[in-house]
Amino acid sequence: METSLLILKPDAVQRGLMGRIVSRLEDKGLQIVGVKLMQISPELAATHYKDHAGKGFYNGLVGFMTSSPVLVLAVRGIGAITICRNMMGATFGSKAVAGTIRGDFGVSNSFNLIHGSDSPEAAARELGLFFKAGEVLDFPRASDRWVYDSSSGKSE
Ligand code: 3AN
Repeated sequence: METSLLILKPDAVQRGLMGRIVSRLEDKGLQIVGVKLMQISPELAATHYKDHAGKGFYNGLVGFMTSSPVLVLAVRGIGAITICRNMMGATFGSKAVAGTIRGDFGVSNSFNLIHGSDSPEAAARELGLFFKAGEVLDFPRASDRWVYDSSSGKSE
């Protein structure tokens, strides 16, 4: 099992797309194990996006991410990090293909609706930035036995 850190960005919250995006994740079979509506501080945004510091789009990105509340999600499943990245689509809304979240809900290259961890290392770091101990829950879902095939002894 992997857990990914997703952020529904200010444009997703302001445009009333939270429910539809969360529904897509649940429809896929992913489990929501942490949720937080929050306003990101400039300090947290700088830490989260430290790898982009100095790039031309950095100031705009931090300004955008701190401009209005976001919905932070911890999303769990087998292969959840890659599955979420594929569901998000390409970084730029103008390029993201139909069927992806960015492809279906936006056209902007900077207001691109959603962030998702891009590796297990990034997920561990980002989950630690946005959730305190105990805020990401570990609980069985009744649907798990129909979401995953466990007949071989291992879930797949
Ligand atoms: P992704 O979110 O698809 O993983 P990253 O990690 O390359 O994309 O970039 C982080 C964020 O920085 C993106 N979500 C996007 O909002 C912004 N960004 C990246 N590249 C650009 C760019 N060339 N122009 C404007 N914003 C960008």
